[in-house]
Amino acid sequence: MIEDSAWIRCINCGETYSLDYRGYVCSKCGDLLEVILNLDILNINSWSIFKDRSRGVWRYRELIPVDYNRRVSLNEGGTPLIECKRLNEWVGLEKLYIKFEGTNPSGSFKDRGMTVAVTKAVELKVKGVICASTGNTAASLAAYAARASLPCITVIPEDAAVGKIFQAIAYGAILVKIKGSFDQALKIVFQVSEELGFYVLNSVNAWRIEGQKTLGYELAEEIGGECIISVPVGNCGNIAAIWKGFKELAELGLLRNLPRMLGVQAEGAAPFAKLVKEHGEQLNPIDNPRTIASAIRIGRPVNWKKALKAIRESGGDVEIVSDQEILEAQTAIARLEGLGVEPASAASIAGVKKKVEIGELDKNDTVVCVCTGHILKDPNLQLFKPIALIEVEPDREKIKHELHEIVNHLSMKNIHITYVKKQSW
Ligand code: AN7
Repeated sequence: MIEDSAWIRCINCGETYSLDYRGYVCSKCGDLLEVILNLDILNINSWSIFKDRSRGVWRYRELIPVDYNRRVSLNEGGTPLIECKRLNEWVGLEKLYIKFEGTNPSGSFKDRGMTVAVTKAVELKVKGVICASTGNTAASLAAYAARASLPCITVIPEDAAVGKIFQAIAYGAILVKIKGSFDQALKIVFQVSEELGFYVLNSVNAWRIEGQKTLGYELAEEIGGECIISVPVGNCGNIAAIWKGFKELAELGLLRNLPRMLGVQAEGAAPFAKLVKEHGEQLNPIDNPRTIASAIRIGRPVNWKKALKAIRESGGDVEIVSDQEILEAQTAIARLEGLGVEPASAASIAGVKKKVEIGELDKNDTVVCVCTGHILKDPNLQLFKPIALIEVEPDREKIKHELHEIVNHLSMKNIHITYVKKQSW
């Protein structure tokens, strides 16, 4: 039954595979694979089957072709969509929303993909799971592997954010730190996984995208398709996944309008954005990607072809932002809305601000920024200038005096959005 309702297909040569295919790429041409739903057989023509269920990834279980009854879940998804009524002014828009993925169980959007892909791993009866990661994938996989009782190996660059490394260790993953980049880590994962018999759970694995597409389903339900969706881009999986979700709903007839996808990359790690800006057809990888936003410090994005399709089909665009713009946006989100997101996530806002400034977004456009990860993933006290910091002995009179002065000068309307500059990354 499940077999009839979906299959796996190569995005290049169209070769098809059954759902129990264990490979990651097409065995004929080596290109990326995607899961294709047979929407005719699924016969879903109204929202009603979803409406009465709790929010989250598995609300859409008929559209996720794995065994729902054997799901490895931590109740991921169902994240808040928050209208920003101060940040929108800073950005220059009438209507701005943040989809806050930091409330997922391990603190990032990766959990949406892992619940589905680890469920698939269990179905395939794999010996163990392995991934390369800038940090969040490792944290998420480690959590779901623990839940599924599967041995887990994570390979990360040694300069990954401390919160993420801590999570991978805490959830019980085997941690391999390399003196090198994410791209080198991914290469190593493919070199060792076969011999170990471990299943690779990077986003080249199409089952990850099958879970992450539910971000698109949720946004479709919450806000519809008449908007622009801004997404930070690293390995190019998430933007492609969100677009897949929207498109499937449109094909089912559940959604009339489709959004435009805006992909944002950091200046020192922007091979995909450059490709789109130059109207190219082939990605030029970067060997030494650099940005403060370690989550998206990626030079060879695996899913660039899928993301390019998402940008072009949706009539979307890309933007490139500097580290300074990213950090200013991160501070603004935190101080104007009380929302804590990690630097990579803030790139989505920085990119939108830039587009407004150069006149490529209209102030009346409705924009949703996907803030992909929680601020506690990457705490960096050296970078932030406090509004006020008093370091004194616990002396009541002294503290009272200092506070009195500060409070008298403090205007919540004009909280200075600033950060402390550090050495380069
Ligand atoms: C917070 O964890 O690649 O474009 O190995 O952690 O789908 O790669 C993380 C990526 C955006 C980019 N925001 O998403 C990893 C990893 C955050 C992220 C991205 C990542 P993709």
